[in-house]
Amino acid sequence: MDLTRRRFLQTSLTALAGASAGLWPLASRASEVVDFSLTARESLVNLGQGPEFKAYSFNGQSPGPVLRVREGQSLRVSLKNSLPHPTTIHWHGLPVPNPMDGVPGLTQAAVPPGGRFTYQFTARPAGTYFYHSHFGYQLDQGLYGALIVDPARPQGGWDREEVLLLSDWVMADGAGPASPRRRPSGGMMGGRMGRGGMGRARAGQPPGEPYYSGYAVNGRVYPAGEPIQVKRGDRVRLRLINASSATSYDLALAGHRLTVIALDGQPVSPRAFDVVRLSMGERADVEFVANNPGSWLLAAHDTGRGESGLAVPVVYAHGANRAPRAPAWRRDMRLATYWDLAAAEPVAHPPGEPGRWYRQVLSGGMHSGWWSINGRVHPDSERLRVEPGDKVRLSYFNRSMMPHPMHLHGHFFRIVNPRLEPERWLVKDTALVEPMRRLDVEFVADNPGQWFHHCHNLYHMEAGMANLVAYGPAAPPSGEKA
Ligand SMILES: [Cu+2]
Repeated sequence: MDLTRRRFLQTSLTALAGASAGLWPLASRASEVVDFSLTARESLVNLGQGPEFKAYSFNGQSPGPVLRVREGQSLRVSLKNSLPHPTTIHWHGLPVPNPMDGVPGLTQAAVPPGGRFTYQFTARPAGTYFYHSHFGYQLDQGLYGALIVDPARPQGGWDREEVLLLSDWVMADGAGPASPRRRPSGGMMGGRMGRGGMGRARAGQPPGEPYYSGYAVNGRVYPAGEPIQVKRGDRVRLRLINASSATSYDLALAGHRLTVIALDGQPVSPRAFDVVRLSMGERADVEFVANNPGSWLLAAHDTGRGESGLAVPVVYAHGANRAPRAPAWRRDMRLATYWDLAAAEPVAHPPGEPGRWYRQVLSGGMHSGWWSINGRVHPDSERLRVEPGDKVRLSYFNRSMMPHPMHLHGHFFRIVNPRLEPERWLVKDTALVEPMRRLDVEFVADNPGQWFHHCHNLYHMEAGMANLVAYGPAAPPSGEKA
């Protein structure tokens, strides 16, 4: 195919994709193809603390390289699998065509050891995303990286920008599948409450999450790692990405407030808070003005205790040479919740009652290591049937004592918020459902295929907390899970 025809086709496809989503401006020019190569392989990981250990990397580094493109460009990634196991890549948050979504056994066959696969899709809409393996426990072994889509028209205003990927590690050995540093399964009973002195996982139970001992920012555990250098008066943007497998963070920057400007990559009306909560799979773009010279820590509560907590210094040029100051965690600190934030611009929302309404009861963890939706454990799980154009509501009822960040592939949903007009509901792809709470989301079925829908706690997902959103007539599924 000659270049002209190929450009023409890509332009048409781009326009179609924009039209069906109906939410974002159409690209006005031919999409350029931007090429990347990623090789998944075993590598030594050095967190800057503890011993080096063998884990997985993209191109020899964990996190993998930052992939950065402009909205409307076509991203083409050639994946080479040099691991001793199959793998895939999922483009978390981007509504890509179904065959590009990277869920093994559902949207593609897993790429075997020595194999290759090329992913290609139009990068839209602009925002902060990440990519990660969707095979087994590989996300927790280091296979993730940032994916940034810049607006087609450059957006100025920041003197500095930092991409910060947050991840949970076991500093001694990474806690791969064979590691003894894993919690026995059994959730609350066998796991979290049973720290120390517990035996091995019961036969036939899924593995519990590891006992994490280190929380890394861009692959380094504080005090290792690069501080964020600022000058007085700088306007600083942080793209926070929680790529952790099983850890949520409450983040604060000592001496400053954080203004939330986007959640899951989608702009919100800017609003300042003391604390930003970020669960697995969630992203938050925040900004602050450097107006309080000194040496400070951006740190997470709880994990922020001790040397191995999640922290990164923010250091002013010509500032004091003292150790960075940690946030003073006070009870009256203002936490950013979904209910305090609104979409920056009105987003068209189909009027009327949802055409389909699915109740999703999240439970498990008390007496077994399994986690379920409506009592069913994946792959023996429900198909939530939808048809193109449907407005679909998911009502989550969390009947467990653990938070569940629920993630829908291939779509954005809105967080149902009775305090706001539907046009201003938050646009997200991952919704944190707090313990014993209800949360509703709505989405428009605008991206046909069979889509994975699951808790983004990797250990809950692998222990069954997943099902499918399936377009069209129900087809008997075969081997969804590798
Ligand atoms: Cu969960």
